Amino acid sequence: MELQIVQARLWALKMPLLHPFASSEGTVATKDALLLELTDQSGRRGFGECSAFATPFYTAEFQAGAAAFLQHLVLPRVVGHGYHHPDDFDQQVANWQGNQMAKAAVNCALWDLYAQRQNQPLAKALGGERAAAEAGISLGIQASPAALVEKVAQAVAAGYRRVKVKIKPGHDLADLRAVRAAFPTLMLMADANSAYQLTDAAHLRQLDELRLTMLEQPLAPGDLIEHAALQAQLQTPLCLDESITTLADAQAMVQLQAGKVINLKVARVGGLSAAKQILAFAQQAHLDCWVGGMLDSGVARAASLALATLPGITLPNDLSASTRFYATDIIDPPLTLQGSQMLVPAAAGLGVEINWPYFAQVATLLGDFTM
Ligand code: OSB
Ligand code: MG
Repeated sequence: MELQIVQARLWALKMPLLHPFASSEGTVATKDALLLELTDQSGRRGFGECSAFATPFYTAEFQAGAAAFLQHLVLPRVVGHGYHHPDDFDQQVANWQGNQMAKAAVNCALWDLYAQRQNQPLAKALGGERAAAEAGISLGIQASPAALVEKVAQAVAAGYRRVKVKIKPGHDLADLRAVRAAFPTLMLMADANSAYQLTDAAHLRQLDELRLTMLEQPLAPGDLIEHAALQAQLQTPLCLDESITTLADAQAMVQLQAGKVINLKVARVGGLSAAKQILAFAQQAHLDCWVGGMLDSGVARAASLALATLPGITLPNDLSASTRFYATDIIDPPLTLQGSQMLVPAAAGLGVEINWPYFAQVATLLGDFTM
């Protein structure tokens, strides 16, 4: 039977990070997000997170804009609507451009409900085959190479076997060389969040000596042609993050040879349905693929973890324990590291419970839609 949405509740979340997180695009000290709860006709509740930050520093979406899009346009059409499959929602809003992170919240909440109704973990419902996903940690820009090496040492001691380091001009070669000297065999990569230009190619070529697993998003999101020109000059594989918001972007990336790896984020591509499609394409095009993060709360983290169990995920993910960023998570129990892996929850749907007492401290109700 199709699932019918009878209620939608939307909250704004403000979660304090344990430490400010610095990238070339700016520093985040508090994670702003939206949490969406959809209730079906049987009273089951599904959850989806909208990862848009308070300001549009990462992509064009931002929290208040996403909230307006959901409240004014999307949720009034979702409540009272029936869905045979979460993909149906993507069809329903296909004529509305962009707004991937807002759309992702609805698509993910529908997947949570869909899997619960089949009494399956979300990972299984998506077609996942692994019981665990390879973890990885993303480290923000630090004050000095020595401070960065110390952070990497802590991460390695905690179990992480793949470490990503944020870089920008002035915080790149010396930092990465120090890490490589201290950890000669570590799976190490760098993420520039668009901080460079094609004219920096000779500078970036010096990274080749460091045997990085990849260099993520060196150039601007729209610069696929420039990424192709840069890739032709580098041995280090390029990974695209901000550049890939649709399947068409991934197709253009392959056509232009703009890189060899995709950082697949549920939020950035508009949800799990779109992520599955891009992953299937990437697999067939022989691109490496791994699941990225948005300083996520446990709700988005659990959805990303489910995605990371799919065939086609070929490299460790930006999937870290709840305690990587937060003293307390909005889910209970929090997600933890088992060795170098994250175990997939066994319960149906997302498989995690909301920690409502803590949730009440960090959430503000924005809207409550009923039939
Ligand atoms: O570029 O992948 C990114 C966090 C916020 C915005 C963009 C990015 C990131 C990260 C953190 O690298 C990944 C994570 O949540 O573990
Ligand atoms: Mg990135």
